[in-house]
Amino acid sequence: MRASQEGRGEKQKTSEIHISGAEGLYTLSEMQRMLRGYIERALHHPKGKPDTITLTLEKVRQEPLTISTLPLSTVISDSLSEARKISGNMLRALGISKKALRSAFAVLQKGNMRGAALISAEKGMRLEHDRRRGVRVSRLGIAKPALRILSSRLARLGINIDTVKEALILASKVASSSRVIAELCISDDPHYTTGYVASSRFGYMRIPGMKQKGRKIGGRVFFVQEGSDIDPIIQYLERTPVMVDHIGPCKGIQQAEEILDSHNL
Ligand code: PML
Repeated sequence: MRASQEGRGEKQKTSEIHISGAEGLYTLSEMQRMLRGYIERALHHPKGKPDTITLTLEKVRQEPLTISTLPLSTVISDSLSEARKISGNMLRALGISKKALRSAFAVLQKGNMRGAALISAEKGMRLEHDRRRGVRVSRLGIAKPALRILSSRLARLGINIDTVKEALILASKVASSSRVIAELCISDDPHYTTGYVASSRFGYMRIPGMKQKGRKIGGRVFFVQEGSDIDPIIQYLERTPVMVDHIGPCKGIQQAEEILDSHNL
């Protein structure tokens, strides 16, 4: 599902404002209920009322690959600058250069992204073919038994909401791509200020306070190995069906150092 609004850009040119998007892999019997849910979501999004809602339904013929969710944790900070520093330190520990970090934050600061930006980990180059469209992670879902386990683990932490579940599923698919080193996300929902850094090495690290409340900035950046051929990466993220069938550990609040140390043993 994609929902957008027609905006007036510079010199009265029309520009599209991204309102919301969602993806899923469902059986035929689940489809009607899911579609109603997506339409409701598009119509009641904090970013505003859409002028266009596009629903695309595709039959998936390929057997989905199965993955586990990344281990989840939350790191608390005192301020926005501290939150961003924590995310930067984690990304630096993953080998992302300062230049690539600057490019990523510049992209997220601008906001209004339809899909994610692909940035090379060393030179910080924007790599996706169409910057306005970005890369849309698609064809991803979760098996019902796995969803029940995830919901109960997140409920114990007080974060059993669609936003967390969907972000964790998406980040787990992204991290399962061998060429993606890490993902940086700041929610583009003006009322949701939590973001995350995700990687196969350190898991899904949630960071509350990544932006000020009320701001429409945000989006997703995927850092890819320098010199990667991006077409197979985009093909995997957009076209390969991937289903979560196993749930990784869901921890409560941790210190960033604990997360770094536990993986550096
Ligand atoms: C989004 O708005 O879809 C991104 C949410 C990112 C953070 C989700 C979480 O709290 O773990």
